[in-house]
Amino acid sequence: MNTTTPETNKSFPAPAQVKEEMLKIYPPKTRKKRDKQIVVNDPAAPAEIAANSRTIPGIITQRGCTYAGCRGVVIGPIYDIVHITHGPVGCGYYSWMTRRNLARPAPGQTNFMQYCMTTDMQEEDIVFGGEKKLAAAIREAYALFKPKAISIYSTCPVGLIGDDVHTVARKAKEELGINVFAFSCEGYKGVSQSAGHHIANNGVFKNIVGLNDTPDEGQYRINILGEYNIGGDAFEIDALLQKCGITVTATLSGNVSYDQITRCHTADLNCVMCHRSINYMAQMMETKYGIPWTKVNFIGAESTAKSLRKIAQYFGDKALSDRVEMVIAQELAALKQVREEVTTRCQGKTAALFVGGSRAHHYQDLFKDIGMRTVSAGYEFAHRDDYEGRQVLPSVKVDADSRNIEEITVTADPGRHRARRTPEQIEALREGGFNFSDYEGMMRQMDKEALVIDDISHHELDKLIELYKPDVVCCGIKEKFVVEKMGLPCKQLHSYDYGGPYAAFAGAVNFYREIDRMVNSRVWKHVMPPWEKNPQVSARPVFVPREKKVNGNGSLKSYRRSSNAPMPLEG
Ligand code: CFM
Repeated sequence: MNTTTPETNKSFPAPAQVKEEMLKIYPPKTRKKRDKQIVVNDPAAPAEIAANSRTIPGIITQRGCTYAGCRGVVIGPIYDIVHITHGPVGCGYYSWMTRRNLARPAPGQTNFMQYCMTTDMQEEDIVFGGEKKLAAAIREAYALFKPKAISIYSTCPVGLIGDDVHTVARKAKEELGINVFAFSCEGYKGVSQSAGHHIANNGVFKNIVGLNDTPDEGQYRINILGEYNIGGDAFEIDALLQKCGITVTATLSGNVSYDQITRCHTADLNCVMCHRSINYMAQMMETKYGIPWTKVNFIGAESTAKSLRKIAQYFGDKALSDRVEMVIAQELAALKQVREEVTTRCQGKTAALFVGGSRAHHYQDLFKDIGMRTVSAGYEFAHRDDYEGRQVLPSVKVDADSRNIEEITVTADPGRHRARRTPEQIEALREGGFNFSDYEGMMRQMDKEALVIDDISHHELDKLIELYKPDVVCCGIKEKFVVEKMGLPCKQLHSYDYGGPYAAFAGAVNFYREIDRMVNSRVWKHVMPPWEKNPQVSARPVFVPREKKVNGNGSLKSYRRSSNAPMPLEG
């Protein structure tokens, strides 16, 4: 059975049928689990979707680890902290500048992001313990860089052997007189990087937020939470807010200094971009300091305008609202021509998005700006509230994997908790449609019958492409080249394929142009994937030992290539 949608005039298989095609090769137990993670959407009443559960071993997932979520995602972008990975060198090396979180420190400020520091644990350290090596690494880093703070991240073996990184950090703090703190963010700690976000939020809240009570001078002071300045997005958002006369005390964590975070509890509103990675921080800051939070989205021109209006509504000041309206009018006028032109070529085309924990939702708005439709989307590691909305939180079952992560008890700070709005103002804002402390999730904003897939597997993505043939697929580097070999353009939405920024109005124009080029290029029709010509893909090793010349110390002396020929793709 096929359904045709009037907007696209394109015929799609029924989503239930696509789901069945995806599931039918799985063994019964796997099928049962995946069945709950694939849902045909009804925006009026989103069905329950299983999320934040373990990936079945053997399935190719897009997910990352807890260490990546903590060190890489949430804290790594703080540019003047020295970040030390305690673990084998691979974990440190792999987290070194692989995420495009950019920084533009003010003159005189330091930027350590280009460095990769690790304790480089060896077998000996695993056997005898790595605490001494860690303490020495902290001293060495301090002697070299004299930073304001040093942050330590535990990798899997550190947790397995039981190094007490927190005591090492406490002693170093006393010895050096600077802020030193550690994270028990071992890769295995949770089912994905999402656990690392939570651990990072707890640590930043306990160790950095609230250390300096000096507020910024601006009249309208906000923080942006969950914006990591990938490809310069935070630069765009900052510039836009500045035009409106709004002061950003801190962006957690993008283009941000340690000092800014120490003062961020002095702001009057927290605007949450990526709900998944930072909702814990928003909640904790509200409880302790009385800062309300609201969900925003600066991805897409319409969404950006809506978010700006929301901030103005919160402050309830006519001068600010007028200025915001003026900026919106100017910015929309500036992008009108490009948007209309691109829309003529993109209208009715389709996209599928499988990214992280918030972009699969946010970027649907950018596609909507140019008349494109999202036929299927899903997160890698988000939770049910990111799909169905925060109202499901009381019914989310806390399993053993989530219980593994510390929940810190936060109470109102007697001296520093300050109500930012009177109860009457809050009531009036609510009546005016302002949503405090809420996220309605992805599903309510998606089309009816769109297919929502959590933690999509390689096989399911293959099937999806085969059956839906979307005009563009948005995902990550692990999938990118498979998608392109199948003859479809793939836009990487993690690192932006070295492009961007895509946030705010100027970023939206970049995205329109790029998607236009991708979906309207004819080159994809000429792609002949290797498995079409020859279904059997085989490979042979390129490097083999020539002769085992063994040194005195027992190591192999030399290798040579078996031949100079490149590795054959087809057998
Ligand atoms: Fe939030 Fe992110 Fe995302 Fe994320 Fe990420 Fe990222 Fe992402 Mo890659 S914090 S959940 S853990 S918006 S690194 S900047 S792109 S998976 S969708």
